[in-house]
Amino acid sequence: MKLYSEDSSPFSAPVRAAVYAKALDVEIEPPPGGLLSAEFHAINAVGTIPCLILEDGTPLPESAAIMEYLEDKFPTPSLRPEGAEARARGRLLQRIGELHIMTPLVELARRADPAAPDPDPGVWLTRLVRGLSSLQTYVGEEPFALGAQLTLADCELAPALFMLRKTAAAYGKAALLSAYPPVARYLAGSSRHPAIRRVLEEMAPTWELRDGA
Ligand SMILES: N[C@@H](CCC(=O)N[C@@H](CS)C(=O)NCC(=O)O)C(=O)O
Repeated sequence: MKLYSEDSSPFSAPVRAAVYAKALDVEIEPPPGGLLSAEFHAINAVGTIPCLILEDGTPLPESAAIMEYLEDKFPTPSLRPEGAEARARGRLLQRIGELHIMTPLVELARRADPAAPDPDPGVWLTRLVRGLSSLQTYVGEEPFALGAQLTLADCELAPALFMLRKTAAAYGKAALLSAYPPVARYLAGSSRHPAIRRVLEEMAPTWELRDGA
């Protein structure tokens, strides 16, 4: 299998974290011809990364769909918790990470471009603050979102929270993460997992970030 991805891509990072945690034999390459190229769009009509190319050549875009597929196809080691309630909580935290933290951060990063500043980023800042506020009610003292084991929720949340410092700083809110101590503690703990650490190290040059910076 092949995964089209870029180190800079926030939505690709959770999939790579899952691939690394499961030690899967997946070739990871940038999209052929570039992300916006006709060549890549001929392969993946959705046009986004990440995109997994299955063994039969079928393209599978959308990070959440890819991660669910990898869990179904390669169930060991599992990145899903046991039990319906824990799984529901895990999916919820993945959704909070994707829709209420990662998506606002990507939109805010785009709108912070000095060449095309957005005069009213308020809707995305509000969504981000709600995402962080809700997340802090779910994470506890344990290193991972659902306890002692890494799950898909961590693959989603840790890269998003890692991006937070840079993007928040562009809006004069460099200390935003420290306003949510449980979330800051969670990021520090989950980042110690080798698969998460590897992805954060891949993201760091693009997002000009280092752990603890
Ligand atoms: N919901 C998608 C979002 C993917 C996405 O927007 N990826 C960005 C790169 S991080 C992209 O491909 N942008 C190019 C485009 O939107 O044309 C997912 O989770 O995979």
